[in-house]
Amino acid sequence: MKQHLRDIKKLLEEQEILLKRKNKPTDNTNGWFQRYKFPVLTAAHTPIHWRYDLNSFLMERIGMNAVMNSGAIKWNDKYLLVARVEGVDRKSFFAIAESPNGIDNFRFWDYPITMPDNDDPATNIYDMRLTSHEDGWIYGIFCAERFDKTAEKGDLSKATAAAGIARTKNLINWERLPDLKSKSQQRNVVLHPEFVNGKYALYTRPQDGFITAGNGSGIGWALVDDMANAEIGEEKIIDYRYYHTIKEVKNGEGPAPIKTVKGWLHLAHGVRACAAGLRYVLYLYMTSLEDPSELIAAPGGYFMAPEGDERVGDVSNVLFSNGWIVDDDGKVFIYYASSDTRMHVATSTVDRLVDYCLNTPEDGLTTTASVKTLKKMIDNNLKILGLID
Ligand code: BGC
Ligand code: BMA
Repeated sequence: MKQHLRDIKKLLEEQEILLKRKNKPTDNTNGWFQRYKFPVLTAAHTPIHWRYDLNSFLMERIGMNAVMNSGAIKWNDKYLLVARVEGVDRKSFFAIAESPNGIDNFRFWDYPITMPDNDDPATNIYDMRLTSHEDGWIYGIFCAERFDKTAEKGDLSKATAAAGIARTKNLINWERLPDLKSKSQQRNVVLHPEFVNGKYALYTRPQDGFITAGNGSGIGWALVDDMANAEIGEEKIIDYRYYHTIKEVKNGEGPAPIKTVKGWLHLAHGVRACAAGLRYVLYLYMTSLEDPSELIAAPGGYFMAPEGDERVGDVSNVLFSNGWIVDDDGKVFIYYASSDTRMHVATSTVDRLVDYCLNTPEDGLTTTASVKTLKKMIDNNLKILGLID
């Protein structure tokens, strides 16, 4: 018995070293953001008492596979992630991890979130976007995935994606509302933090099938009267997909946008197909303060793409973000997952991100346009260096 207790203590102590490890900024930065050396959350960060059967051989009884795509919120001065934790059984659930500084020392709360089912229980739920809405509730919108009952016999891969909606005042008790009603399947639905013309405003991502966006041409926008019975009527596209860009195949809103003096700042993901499969990168765009559905800045290309160890995981070549936190001093913490496996942080500031959006050239959609843009910058820089006049 004594040995058993010593073994438990050893397990806990070893994990403490991981949980208390200080994070360090990496050396390289492009001026857009600062990456950090260590992931902020991995499967190894999930509590020992979730995984180990402390009664028996002291073996893992319920394995955890990955911690990824996390919503984020500042709460009582702490940085909170509502993580997508995935067990070895491929089911995802939500669990909160909190940090005193946003870059390290993330620690899971003792229990995962108990998310109530609604009338049509989902098989899997994932990728929560959190919005502190001006109506006083914190909303969590996430993907609710179900088996598609119209599938042909034997086809167990056909599924449907809908936007699940829940709200809370304390992040502990969640009230589940009916799923968003929409003509098409929906993934990556995000609630705008303010009322627009007295209505709730949603960023949507209409899609033809479970995987393919098909005729759904990009990130959409829809106004709804009531979150307790949310139904999409008119839906317009605010950020289109284009041929031969980083978002040719799919795109989707990341976290709820940040309000800045120059407009709403958005983080999104773009997907393209290649021989190795789908490649997911992150990009930024801005919309107008007067009309948050009007695009005012679309810097070309990606803002962040998988690098180094980030490139490999359960679903390799993927960066995905559905959470960021902005501090009162304008510091921004971007939480992103790599390759559906682990969570990272990158920091920046509102001023830098807005400058990046407003002054980075748009994608001209052809090689000729890209070279023209490049030569303009070279001219300017050679003048600054006094090498040409
Ligand atoms: C997975 C998601 C993925 C989606 C589409 C789901 O079954 O859980 O991570 O985004 O399929 O590929
Ligand atoms: C998607 C997302 C994410 C995931 C990505 C890559 O469609 O909704 O859940 O990170 O695929 O697998």
